[in-house]
Amino acid sequence: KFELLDISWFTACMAAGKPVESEKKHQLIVKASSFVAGTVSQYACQRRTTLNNYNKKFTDAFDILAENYEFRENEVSSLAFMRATSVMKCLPFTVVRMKDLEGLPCMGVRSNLLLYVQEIIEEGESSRVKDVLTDERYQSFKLFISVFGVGLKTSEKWYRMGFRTLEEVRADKTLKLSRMQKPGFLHYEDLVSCVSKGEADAVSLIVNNTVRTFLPDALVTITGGFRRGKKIGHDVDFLITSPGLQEEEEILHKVIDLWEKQGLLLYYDLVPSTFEQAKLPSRKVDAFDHFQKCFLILKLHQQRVDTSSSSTLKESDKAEVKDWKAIRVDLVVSPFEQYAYALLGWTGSRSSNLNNMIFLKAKSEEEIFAHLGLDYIDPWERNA
Ligand code: DCT
Ligand code: MG
Repeated sequence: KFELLDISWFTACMAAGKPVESEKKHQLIVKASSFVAGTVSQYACQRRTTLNNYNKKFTDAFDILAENYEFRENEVSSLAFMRATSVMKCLPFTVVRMKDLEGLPCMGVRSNLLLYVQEIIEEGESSRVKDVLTDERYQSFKLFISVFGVGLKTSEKWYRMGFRTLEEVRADKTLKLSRMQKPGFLHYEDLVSCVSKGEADAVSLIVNNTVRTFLPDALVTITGGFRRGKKIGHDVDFLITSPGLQEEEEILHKVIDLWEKQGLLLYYDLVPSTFEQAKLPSRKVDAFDHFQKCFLILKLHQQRVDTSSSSTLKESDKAEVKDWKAIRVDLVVSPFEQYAYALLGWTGSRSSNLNNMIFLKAKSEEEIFAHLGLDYIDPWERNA
């Protein structure tokens, strides 16, 4: 109780801009952090995680270690580091001493995780992370998976074949690239450069206009990272539904056909719904992944921003200037009754997501949390 009083007094002082004596302030910060640590849920879906990360130094290191374990197929360790990252991202303070971690979930007493934290606190960086960053296998895998359509299996294969750069992969004409990997290489530069909020808005306009041509009362919502307040993303995710949605399968076909005719389609993969009516009424379906969806690469024409430089170009060069960017877009269609579930699932983040959902009637995300007896967490607090 004392602690709670102290902390609220301290917070009030801070809010009012009142000076707090430095020794007192230090003590209170220690108390505040241990108080906060004790309240952190072990469930990511119940932690309020904004994009304001006070522990980037630690989480960046953990992300690299987690990824390295993933590349080496050590899923247990990879998951442990991903969980630790997720927990540290929700802390409203920077960890400066080991004591700050006391009472936090997922900070693995058994594992070597705490040693890394200690080293980062003391040295400012982790020697293990530095080693990983210069590791040949890590570097090659990191590079290979940055190509759209390339996962761990292909990376492993290319690595074993002795490839270390994308140029080497490109140069080998005996390699058979998949239907995804071909556009992956063709539009590599565009796809690795992140999608900005401005570009996402431009895509949003196109998606909205096209979908409404066929479904005037459609609800088109941007989901994924952009709905959580991110300013950049690797793609733009959309959820489409409509109260009168009858022929659910139709809408994506129509949209794709039109974009194809307009020359906007660089790649698409239509995945039918895997929601089996036979499973009703238990309705226990594997998370959110059963809706009909389409993964695509869209040609986004851009307004030329810098007109002064383009006007100095010779006429012959002007034709060379590429005035579009390839953008990864995901479209998901859900039945109207399941819109709230689809929205929750496709907003993410992956770590924040609830698993093994049973579909009860819910009109909104708030209702889903309430059904589950959980506190409601806003989209911008789901960046676990
Ligand atoms: N999702 C999920 N499980 C999957 C696929 C997707 O939970 N197998 C959810 C989580 C986020 C959302 O769908 C969109 O996926 P991404 O675009 O991969 O994630 P993001 O958070 O939007 O990240 P980015 O900003 O990089 O696009
Ligand atoms: Mg996304």
